[in-house]
Amino acid sequence: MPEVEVIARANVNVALVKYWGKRDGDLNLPASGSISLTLDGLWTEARVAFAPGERDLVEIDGAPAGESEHTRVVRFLDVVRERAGRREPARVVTRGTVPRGIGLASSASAFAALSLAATRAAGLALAPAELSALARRGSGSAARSLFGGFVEWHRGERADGVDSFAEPLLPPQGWDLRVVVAVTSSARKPISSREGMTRAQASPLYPAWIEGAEQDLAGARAAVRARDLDALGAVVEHSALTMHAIGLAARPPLLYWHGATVECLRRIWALRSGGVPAYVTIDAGPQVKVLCTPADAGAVAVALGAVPGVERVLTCAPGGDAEIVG
Ligand code: 2P0
Repeated sequence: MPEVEVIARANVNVALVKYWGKRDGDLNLPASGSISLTLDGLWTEARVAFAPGERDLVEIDGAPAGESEHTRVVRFLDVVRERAGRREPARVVTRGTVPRGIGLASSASAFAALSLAATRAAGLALAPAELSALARRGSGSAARSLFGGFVEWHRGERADGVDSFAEPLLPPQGWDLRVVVAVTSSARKPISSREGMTRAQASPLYPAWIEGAEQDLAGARAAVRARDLDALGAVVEHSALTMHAIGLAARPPLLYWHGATVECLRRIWALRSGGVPAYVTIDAGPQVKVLCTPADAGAVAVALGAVPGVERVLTCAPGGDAEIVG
């Protein structure tokens, strides 16, 4: 087969209702559904070609991938090769604007971009739901990063995972919000999301997470459709704080927050008591992400930037679909 090189780009997404726990760890099938917002400006680009050779070559941000990242990418390429009936090794080069491993969803954008580029380079043209289910195999949250705007990833019921894919709820131009990100640490997180989820699932509080999932999803879905920031924000904060509370009750305990994380949370709550509709979410890391209107984003960024320990503040608008760029 002729060598085809494809370049695809995908944005990160921030979970509004969190994915936290798996019903199948090999297939990355989630224990509950989740809802996210794709962000503009934080993306990964993946360049992929399959060609005769000895082994897969993987370069990330200008350097050969480390062993664990290399293995993760090769496993994903194996899934693509099996699907496409191809055997050749691949050359994969990724670059992006997302700092890796600090809780800013770099794996979501990376595996979304990789799934789009690798399937096209292998000669596959998958329907969006099929591509999303495939991206999920690389990283669960990558299933959501293929789509712009507000996105829902379905838990699914089937053991083979074909019904566990994401689909758009509302396009990015459907509701103009901002997510203001306070980076409180650029250090690699010590506990991966995968390990964090394993610990959380052994927490005595985990059953309450599963019991509340459908209600959170229904609340977020309705709030997105109604463009109701206060209703959405209430669900968003509840989902994030519950996710982190489960970790505190685990053995050994799991705490992603730093002191500045707590101070950012308090600062946003103070802004809110002053009448600014701004709501916090926190993922598997110490960074704080605040959902607010475009008009309030400047005040939110100033408030977060004034918290001791905040290294930098980024403001993101809703982002678009993953796309082929070359
Ligand atoms: C989310 N997170 O919904 C949740 C909330 C972090 C906190 O999805 O093991 O990299 O590759 O499926 O997708 C981050 O975990 O985990 C994540 P794997 P992933 O965004």
